[in-house]
Amino acid sequence: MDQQKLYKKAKAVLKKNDLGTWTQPASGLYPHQWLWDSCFIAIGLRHIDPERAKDEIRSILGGQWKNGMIPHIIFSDAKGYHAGPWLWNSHVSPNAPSHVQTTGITQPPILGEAIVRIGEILPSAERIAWYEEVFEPLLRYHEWLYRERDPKGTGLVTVVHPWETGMDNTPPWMEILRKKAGINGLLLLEKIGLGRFIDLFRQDTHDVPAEERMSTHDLYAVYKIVRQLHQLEYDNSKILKKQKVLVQDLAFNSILQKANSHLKDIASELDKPLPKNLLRSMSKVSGALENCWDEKSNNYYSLDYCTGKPIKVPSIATLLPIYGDKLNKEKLDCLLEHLNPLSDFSSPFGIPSAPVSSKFFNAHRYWQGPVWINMNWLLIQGLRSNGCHKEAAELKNNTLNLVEKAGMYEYFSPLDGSPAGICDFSWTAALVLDLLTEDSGQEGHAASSRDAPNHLEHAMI
Ligand code: 2M8
Repeated sequence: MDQQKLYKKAKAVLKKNDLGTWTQPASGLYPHQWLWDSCFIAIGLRHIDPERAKDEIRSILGGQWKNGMIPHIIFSDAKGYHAGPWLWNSHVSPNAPSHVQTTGITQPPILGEAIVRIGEILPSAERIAWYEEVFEPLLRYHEWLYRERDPKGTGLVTVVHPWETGMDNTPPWMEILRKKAGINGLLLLEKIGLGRFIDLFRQDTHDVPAEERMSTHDLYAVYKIVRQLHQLEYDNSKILKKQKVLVQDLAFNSILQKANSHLKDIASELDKPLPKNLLRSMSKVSGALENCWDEKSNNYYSLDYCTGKPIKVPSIATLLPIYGDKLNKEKLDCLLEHLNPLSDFSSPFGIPSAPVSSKFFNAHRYWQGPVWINMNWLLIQGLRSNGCHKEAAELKNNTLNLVEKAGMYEYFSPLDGSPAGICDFSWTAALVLDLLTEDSGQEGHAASSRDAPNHLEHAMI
């Protein structure tokens, strides 16, 4: 593999999408700032320019709501996004900021990971200053998550919109969405092959073919939930009482579990105590995630908040507890079996977002099958921290080979590695950059980007 060439390409994509103090995921389709995209982007950017990586995070924090929520999108002035500010009208909430327009929901809380990854490459005094700067807003975000999304203290926060998972049309969510918020007329039109006419009204299919995005029915059901959240003024006490589509989402809570441990590390490095209520919530997470384990199928599942029952529809989420924490050997072995050749999640290109055997599986359709680089990256980290270094190295190799051959696309077929979605996608570039940089042996060292790995040095200039 020509690592230097790949590095240069990744860097060029980040440059192309750089809008000064924040980065758009891709021009055209995604012209605003997304929460978890920017976190992944900062993880890559730290190797090129740590100050710029900090700006990416500062910009996200600039959209924080008065109650502590960090919104999933901060809108720029760009027009043409299919779910722009007009859909959200988030100012109906007294908590929305007045200086920027944002959505009224959040996204996977990967923020702690990004903050620590930036801290990791800074000299100690700079790291402390960085942590001092971001500690309060990060703490307020975690407090908001547990206070407003887990008021009963179960240890699992509730996710109120599929966009909060970042895996928009992931099978478990579409299963309950179709049952509880389906738009029957549209479903019928799609079944009799007339869905293509409605596709004509979609803005998100201008840059990417409709068959690589959500189905029209699912998209309109997702818009419908936004309308309902708006009617409830994005007030979580009302939402948890009145909404029907509410999920204690496995992927979201696994990511939060890891972010909790990052928050604890930051607090301890700053020698600051965490509030007792928050510590109590955090202490329940491991046990609560174990309640998501299904003995029969040896899988973790999300729970339907309204019924307390597991949503037994497999997706890549079942593997994310590997990222969340160290698992006991028995469970880890069960999950690793999914990655064995011939099993459901096995692919030479990474981990499919839905297993090949799923009734939802479609190699090119968004979060219903394709391989995503951020998922590969999370699982590489999780496999390492669970001591599975061989599996992590293999997944990393597959990831880099895939992007080298197919390009900096948004997602890829797990069957043949063909690219799909938008090209020049920022988090693909950023995470490739991260994986390449650690390859050079610089990983985890308190070195600045100026100590660039030798063989990548030219690409960084
Ligand atoms: C996709 O989601 C947005 C809505 O948030 C969309 O389809 O318009 C998802 O892949 C999400 O995870 C990602 O953050 C966003 C921007 O890349 O695009």
